[in-house]
Amino acid sequence: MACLTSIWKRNMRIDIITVLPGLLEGPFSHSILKRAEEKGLATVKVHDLRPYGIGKQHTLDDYAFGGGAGMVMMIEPIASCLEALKKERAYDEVIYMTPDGQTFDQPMANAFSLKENLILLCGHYKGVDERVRQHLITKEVSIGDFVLSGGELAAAVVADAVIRLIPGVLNDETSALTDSFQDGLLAPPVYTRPADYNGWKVPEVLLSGHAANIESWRFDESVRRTKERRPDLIGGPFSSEKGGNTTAQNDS
Ligand code: 6GU
Repeated sequence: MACLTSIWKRNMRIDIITVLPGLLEGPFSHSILKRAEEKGLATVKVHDLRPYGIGKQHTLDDYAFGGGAGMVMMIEPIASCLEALKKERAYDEVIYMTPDGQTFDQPMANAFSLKENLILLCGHYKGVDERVRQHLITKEVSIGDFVLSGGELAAAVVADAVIRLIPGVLNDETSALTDSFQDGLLAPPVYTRPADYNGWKVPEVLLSGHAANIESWRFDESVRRTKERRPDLIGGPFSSEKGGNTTAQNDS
């Protein structure tokens, strides 16, 4: 399926629902994300939740039943906004951005990049009414074990990680296949000119022109770096360190 969808020219669509649309203007008007939009490979639309608010004030939040500090985002504005979006197209996932969601990682980014239409709902205040989560959301995603003031920056992180994986968004030099994590290993060190900076030299093998040796060095460095910095990744479900034609397999 992944091969078929990449033959067709796809236009992935990400709709982000937020109470702070201004916070998301920057990330999508720059660099790779902007290029993806210009090439017609991805469209990101930011939707202000405010017009869907209740009454003259377009209220979006209210006090929590049972008391306690903090306002809760009401179900009606979110339901109306989702309903309006769903009239336009069918969505593969409606994702609620929340610190108690499933932790976002590269396999999740890969899976999302194969979808066609995604909604990212950004949480704010003390979160959304639980019934939104029970009935209107298909997935809950966090970007790590820390708390942000809202889901907006997390949504930008997810959109960036997903869009750069869409075939055609990156060129050869920026290929996503050699990213850290993509094969369960951290990326190897990289160097550029000069080959000698005040006596700090580039590893000889990289200057040798011997493609097989270079590839083997890079793999060994990836494994060494991963063992040193992220031993938890070694032998994990996405680890490619099962032992190949290199020396790395012998010292595990
Ligand atoms: Cl998705 N939202 C908020 N508010 N904080 C977070 C997060 C999301 N992921 C990590 N921290």
